[in-house]
Amino acid sequence: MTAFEANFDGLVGPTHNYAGLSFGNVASTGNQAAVSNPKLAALQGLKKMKALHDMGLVQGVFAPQERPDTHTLRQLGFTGSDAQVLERANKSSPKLLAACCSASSMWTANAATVSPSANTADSKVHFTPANLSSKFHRAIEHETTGRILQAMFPDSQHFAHHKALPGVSHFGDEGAANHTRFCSEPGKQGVEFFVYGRKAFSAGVEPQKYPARQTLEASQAIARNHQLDNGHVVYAQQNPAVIDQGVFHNDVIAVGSRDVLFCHEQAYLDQQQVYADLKAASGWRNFQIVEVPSNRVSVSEAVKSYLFNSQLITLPDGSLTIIVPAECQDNENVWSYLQELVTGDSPINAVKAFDLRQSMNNGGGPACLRLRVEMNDKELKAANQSCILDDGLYTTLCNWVERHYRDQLHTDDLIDPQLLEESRRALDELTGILGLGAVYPFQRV
Ligand code: SUG
Repeated sequence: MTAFEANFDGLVGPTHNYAGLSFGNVASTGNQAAVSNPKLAALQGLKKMKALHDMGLVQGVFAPQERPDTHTLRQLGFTGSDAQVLERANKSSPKLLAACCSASSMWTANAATVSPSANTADSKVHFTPANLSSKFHRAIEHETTGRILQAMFPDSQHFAHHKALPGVSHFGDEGAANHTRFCSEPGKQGVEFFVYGRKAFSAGVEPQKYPARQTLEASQAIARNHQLDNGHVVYAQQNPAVIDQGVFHNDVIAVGSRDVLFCHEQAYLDQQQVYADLKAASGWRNFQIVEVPSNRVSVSEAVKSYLFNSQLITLPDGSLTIIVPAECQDNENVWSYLQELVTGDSPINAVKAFDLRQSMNNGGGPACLRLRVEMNDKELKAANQSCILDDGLYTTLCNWVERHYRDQLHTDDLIDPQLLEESRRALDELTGILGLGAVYPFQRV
C-alpha cells in the first residue's frame, strides 16, 4: 500500500482583513488597519494549491469559518437583529468586533495536530483541533474546525477525532505549527516532534516580551490521546529569545519533512540536545539536519522573509523542493542563501517562490496555509473526495471567489450587515461544492 503526505490548504474567507489582532506576530501588528483584498488573498492561496496539485501532490481544500461570528457575539450578550449585534459590538469595542470577523482560520497549520496511522496504536489517523487559547479571535475557531475535519474525514474505521484540549493557557495548543512528523518514508513508523514555548505546571525559562503560545503539557496530552509510542516522541522547547523577536510558532523558524529538518541555529533552547534526541528517536541513519547559521540569515531576516515558513515537498521523482514566499526573493541575502542551498550538497534540490502577500501581511506564509495529513491509499479513499483538488474544483473555486468576494476591505467595513449576508451566501454555496453538510452555525439553527 502506498502512503503519501497530502496538504489541506485553508481557503481564505470573505472577511480577510488586517486588524492587528496577534500581539507577538509582528506582521499582524505592523499592518493593523491596512486595506486588505480578500479576493486576491483567496486567489493567491488557490494558485499555490493548484501548483502543488500540478506537481503531482495530493492537494486538499479546507473550508473557512463563518465570519462575522454573530453567534459568539450573542454569547457575549449582544442582542437584536444581526445588524444590531454587529453595531452594538462595534460600539462596545471595534477590536472585539474585529476579533469575531477574522479570517484567521485560513492558517490551517493551526487547525489541528494530526498523527498518521503508522504512528498510532490503533492504526487510525488521529486529529485534535487546536484550542488556540492564546488569542481570542483564534480560540473561537476549534468547534467549527472540528466539524469541518469530521466532514472531511468521516470514516470512523480510519479516522479518530478528538475534542480540543481545555481552552486555558495551561493547555495552550497551536496545532501542527508546533508539530512535525519525521519518517524514513510515508507509511512507516516515524517520530513526532512537538515544540513548546513554555511549561505550565513546572518552572522554566519563558520569553519576556511576547507570549509563548504552546505549552509542553498540551503537547504531552495530544501525544497520549493520539496513542503515540513514547520512544518515538521528542519534545523540544523553543528558544524564548527568538519568540521575543517574533517567532510566535515553531514553523516560523523550522520546517521538517521525511528525514530532513531545516532550521535556524537559534531555533531551540538546547539545540544540540534536540538534534541528539531526534537522531536517537528516529533510529534511521539518514536523518539530516540543515542548520542555517545566524551569520548567513539573521533571526530578524528569517522573520521578515519567512524563509522557514516554507513547505518541503517530495515530488513523485523523489526530489525535494522548498516552497517559499516571494518575500524570500525580495531579500537578496536570503535568496542567495537559497540558491546555494539548492545547488550545493543539501538534500533540498529546488526552490519555488509564491506570491502570498495578502496572507503574509498577517504573518501567514506557505506553511501556515496548509495542514499536512499523511495517508495511505485506503485512507485517501475514505476521505471526502469533494475536498480534494483537481482542475475542475480549482476552476469552480476560482469562479466562486470571483462571484462572492470583495476586492477591498477595511476594518471599518466589518460592521456592514451586507458583508455578513455575502459571506453566508458564499459559505452556503461552498458547503455544497465541498460536500461538507451543515458545518456552520447559521446552517444549524
Ligand atoms: O495566529 N495571524 C495568525 C497567523 C498564523 C500563522 N500560522 C502559522 N505560523 N502556522 C496568528 O497570529 C492575524 C489576524 C489579524 O491581525 O487580523 C493572525 O491571526
